[in-house]
Amino acid sequence: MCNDFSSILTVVIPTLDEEQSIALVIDDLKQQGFNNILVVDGNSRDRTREIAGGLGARVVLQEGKGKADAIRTAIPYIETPYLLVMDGDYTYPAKHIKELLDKAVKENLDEVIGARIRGRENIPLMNRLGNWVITKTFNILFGTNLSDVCSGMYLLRTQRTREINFESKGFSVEVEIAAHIASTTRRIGEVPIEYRKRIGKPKLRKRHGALIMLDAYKLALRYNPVFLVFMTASLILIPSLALTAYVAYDLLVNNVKHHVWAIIAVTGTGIGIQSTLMAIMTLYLKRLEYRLVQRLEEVKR
Ligand SMILES: Nc1nc2c(ncn2[C@@H]2O[C@H](COP(=O)(O)OP(=O)(O)OP(=O)(O)O)[C@@H](O)[C@H]2O)c(=O)[nH]1
Ligand SMILES: [Mg+2]
Repeated sequence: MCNDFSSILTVVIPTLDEEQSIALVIDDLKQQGFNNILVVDGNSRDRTREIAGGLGARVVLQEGKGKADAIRTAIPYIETPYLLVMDGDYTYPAKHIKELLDKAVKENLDEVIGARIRGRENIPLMNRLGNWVITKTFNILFGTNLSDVCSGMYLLRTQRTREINFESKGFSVEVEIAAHIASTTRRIGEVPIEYRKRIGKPKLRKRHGALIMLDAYKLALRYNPVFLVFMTASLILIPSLALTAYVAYDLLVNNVKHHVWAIIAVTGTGIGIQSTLMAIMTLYLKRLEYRLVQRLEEVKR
């Protein structure tokens, strides 16, 4: 007989037309002892709500639109110290939840992400690329070492989740939550999990090349705009170094002198190096700020 985690953890499942998979997801959860299930539905036109309710899940209709609003809708309903968000498409195995919970309790973490290490081939290629760019940008900005910040399975300390203001549109709700934790308490970790092939049709708009870059840009703009300015300015280093090489080559090999180009190349290289150093410095300063905020949070407790 499994433990019953109902008084510790609420499983929140945002759903939109998941009648093909929702029963499997709920059965999987119950088998692992997770009976406190809250389905936040985005006005499905199929039998999702009926099936979920019939299997004993609490079903509420979301306010607003989209997955982020669904998660925001869930928060006031939660009475347990932890909540776990997962998709209703049977991609995330319930057997990993205990590992996430264990880590959160043992290491006193506010968020534990289920990092999709096994079964990555089940993530559509474009999403895989997008997740990689966002995760790398995230790690650079916050000084973290996460491997899948876009995962749809994550455990949160309820009290912390209530502090987040889910205002910003743009990047995904997963990134929004992780950014809040990473910039305040920094009590964030991950557990490797397996990812299954989706049942039913995808609901979220797929991210494409330009949009991925835009998401990463918005993240940097919000959390470290000065870094973004210097990072952009440092790009001048690439043409400047190429120009320097050309001027040097023509001088050494052909004995041809390009005075004006030489001045431009040296100036550009100088600006590029300065900007790179400044960009690195802003990262260090920001990390220092985060560490101080983290200390203050600890003192406050
Ligand atoms: N309540 C609510 N749920 C949504 C909405 N859009 C998507 N969902 C649900 O949120 C979860 C994630 O959506 P998916 O379509 O699986 O998106 P994804 O996981 O990024 O992409 P896949 O790789 O296709 O699984 C699923 O359980 C959806 O049913 C919405 O507008 N409202
Ligand atoms: Mg999914």
